Amino acid sequence: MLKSQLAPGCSSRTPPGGLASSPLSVYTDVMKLLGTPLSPYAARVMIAARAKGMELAVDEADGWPGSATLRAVSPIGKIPVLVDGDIAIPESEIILGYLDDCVPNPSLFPGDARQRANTRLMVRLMDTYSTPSFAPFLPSAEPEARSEALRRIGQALGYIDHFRLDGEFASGEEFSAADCAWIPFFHYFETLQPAFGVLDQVRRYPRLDRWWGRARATPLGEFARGVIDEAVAKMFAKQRGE
Ligand SMILES: N[C@@H](CCC(=O)N[C@@H](CS)C(=O)NCC(=O)O)C(=O)O
Repeated sequence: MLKSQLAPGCSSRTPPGGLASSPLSVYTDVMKLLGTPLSPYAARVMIAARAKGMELAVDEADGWPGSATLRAVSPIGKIPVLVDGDIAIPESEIILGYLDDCVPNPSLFPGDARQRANTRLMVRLMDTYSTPSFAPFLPSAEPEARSEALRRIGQALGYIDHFRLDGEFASGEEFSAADCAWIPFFHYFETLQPAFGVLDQVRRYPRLDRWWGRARATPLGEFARGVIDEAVAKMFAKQRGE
C-alpha cells in the first residue's frame, strides 16, 4: 500500500501486498510501535497491523514501561504507543481504531452496528475486568496477588461469555479487533496453565474454549504465539544474565 492509498491524516506507508512482499528499505517512513510483544496490549497491535498487511517497526528497547524515552512521548508511561510521523497515540484500543481508519480493509470492526458494538464490548470487557497485567504470575509475586488476578480473569470471561455474539471468531462470524485483543491474553492463559491453572478458567466456558482452539492455530495465532514466546524466552535469559 502506498502513501497515496492511505486515508487522509495517516502519514506512514506500508509495502504493497504487506510485510513479505517488498524490500523494506524502499519504505523508510513506516509507523513505529513502542513496546514489546511481552505486553498483550502491544501484541494486539502487532496482530492487527499484520492482519492488514501493514508494516510496523517495533521498537522494543525504547518501549519499556517507565523509560525516559517513552515518557517523553507519552507521560502515561505505558506501552504500547504508536508513533506515526509527528503524532504519538497511546492506548491499544485507540491505536487499533487508528490503524483501521488509515487502512480500512480488511476492517477490524466489520459488520453492522450491532456486530461492531459487540466487537468493541469484547475488547473492553477483557481490558476492564481481567487482570491489568500478568505481573502477578511472575515468580516474585505475592500469592494473594495471583489469586486476585485469577479471580478477575474468571470474572471477565464470565462477562464475555454472557455478551459474546457466538461464531467462528471472537465476536461473530468475522475476524475483528476482538480476535487481535484476545489472542495474546489467551496465549498467556495457556502458557500459565501448567503452573497456575489459568486455562481452567477458560474451560468453564466451552464456547470460548473452542474459539481459542481455533484461533491459536490460525496464521495470526501462530504469529502471535511465536513473537510472544520469543520475547518471554529473551526476558528470562536476560534475568539469568545471559
Ligand atoms: N490501557 C492500556 C494498557 C497498557 C498497559 O497496561 N501496558 C502495561 C504493559 S502490559 C504497561 O505499560 N505497564 C506499565 C505501567 O503500568 O507502568 C492499553 O490498552 O494500551
